[in-house]
Amino acid sequence: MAIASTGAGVPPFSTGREKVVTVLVSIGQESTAPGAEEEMRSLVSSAGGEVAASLSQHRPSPDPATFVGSGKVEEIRRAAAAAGAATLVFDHNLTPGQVSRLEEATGCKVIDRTELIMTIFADHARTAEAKLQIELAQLRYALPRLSGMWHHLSRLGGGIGTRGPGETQLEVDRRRARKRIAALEDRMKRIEERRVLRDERRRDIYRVVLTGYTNVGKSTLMNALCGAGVHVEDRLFATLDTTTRKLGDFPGGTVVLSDTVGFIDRLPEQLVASFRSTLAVVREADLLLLVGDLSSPWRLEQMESVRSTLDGLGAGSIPRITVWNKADLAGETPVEGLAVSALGGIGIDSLVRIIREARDSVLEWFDLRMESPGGAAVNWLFENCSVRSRTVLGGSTRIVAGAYRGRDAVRARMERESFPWHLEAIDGPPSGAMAETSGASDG
Ligand SMILES: Nc1nc2c(ncn2[C@@H]2O[C@H](COP(=O)(O)OP(=O)(O)O)[C@@H](O)[C@H]2O)c(=O)[nH]1
Ligand SMILES: [Mg+2]
Repeated sequence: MAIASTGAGVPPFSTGREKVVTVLVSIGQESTAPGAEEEMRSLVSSAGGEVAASLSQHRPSPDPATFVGSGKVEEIRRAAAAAGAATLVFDHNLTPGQVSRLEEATGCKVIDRTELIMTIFADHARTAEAKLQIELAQLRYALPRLSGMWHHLSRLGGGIGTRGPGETQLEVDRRRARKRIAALEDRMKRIEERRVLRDERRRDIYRVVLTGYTNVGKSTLMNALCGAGVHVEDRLFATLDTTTRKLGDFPGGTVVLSDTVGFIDRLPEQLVASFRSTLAVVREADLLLLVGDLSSPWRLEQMESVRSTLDGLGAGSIPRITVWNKADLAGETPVEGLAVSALGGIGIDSLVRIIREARDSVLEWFDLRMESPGGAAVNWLFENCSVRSRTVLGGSTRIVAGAYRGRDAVRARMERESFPWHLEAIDGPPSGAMAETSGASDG
């Protein structure tokens, strides 16, 4: 770990498949999360390592000095030695003091859950924005731990200063880290402002966002729905950046689908904070597709973890559809939600139909008659509503449409016109595609 002072990421597993020993501890009433060991294995592998041995323990409370008890520390040391592993990965977060004492006692490098996940994120960051976000998260995590990090680094002889940093050096570094954090926050703020400006131009867009646990097949589903060419990999956190594409041809109005970073149980809070702008797309969605992996024995726990992350993001009240992917691998059908296979192309048409129905259900439909060709008002309606038909007869115009932002927004816009008009609320969209009629018949 060399994130302490500069954020220059040196992955914990530097060469090839480094052997590691994982340690899973359940505390007090909590039992080890189902699938936790399996998940640790995937996390380690996504970070470029390989689990040589896995140990677990239950404790009434963490040991303040070494997290696990002294007997367990000795057992871990022996297991690491026997397996030829020089790195320990804990499935919990540790204090800097615990890290240095564990390293002292075992002679191994010690990495906690947050560091592990951040390493994978850092490794997968491709765009400038993702790189900024991960560096910010790493610095935020490292700052309160700098003294521990210094201990860590000087003892491991990793990269920084040979003479062993004293308190003065530590202060210099804290100051440098804070300055860098402030600069990064500033740049992120500007990126966010630009995004808001860009978004406000288009009000007539219905936004659908793919969310779900990492590796359930969100990106594959994006490709199946939009032919998007999004990166797909059997790895945790292959996707960090948001990709947005237009979804098929919906009559009137645009529907876009976004693919974004996946969630994991106990997602580090520093990452959530730093990825705020990436995750804004989730908060601003009109509809969330909650994608789960139907073939995973942990699908319900994963879905629950996704739900609580969404609540934490302030996205708890957005309408959602549960989609169970990888139906081709699963022997059963889900109790609720739609089963699909993004890879096998199963259920994709049904999913598109459901999205369309969800979109149509939020529109407020109206039948508007104007004693005028309409001009600017008609342009506004086409931009801000899902227009299903336009009938022009002599000097009058009739438009049947669904309003994205409510009928009141339409009325408010029409108040600005000097010609007579009449707006009538209707229950739903007329069937059939967009119709343009002009001439003698007024349907
Ligand atoms: N068998 C099967 N595998 C799938 C399906 N959808 C995705 N996958 C695989 O699951 C892995 C993760 O997919 P990806 O789209 O990157 O998941 P994401 O992390 O949720 O975006 C990849 O190896 C995909 O090929 C599916 O419907 N069936
Ligand atoms: Mg993905």
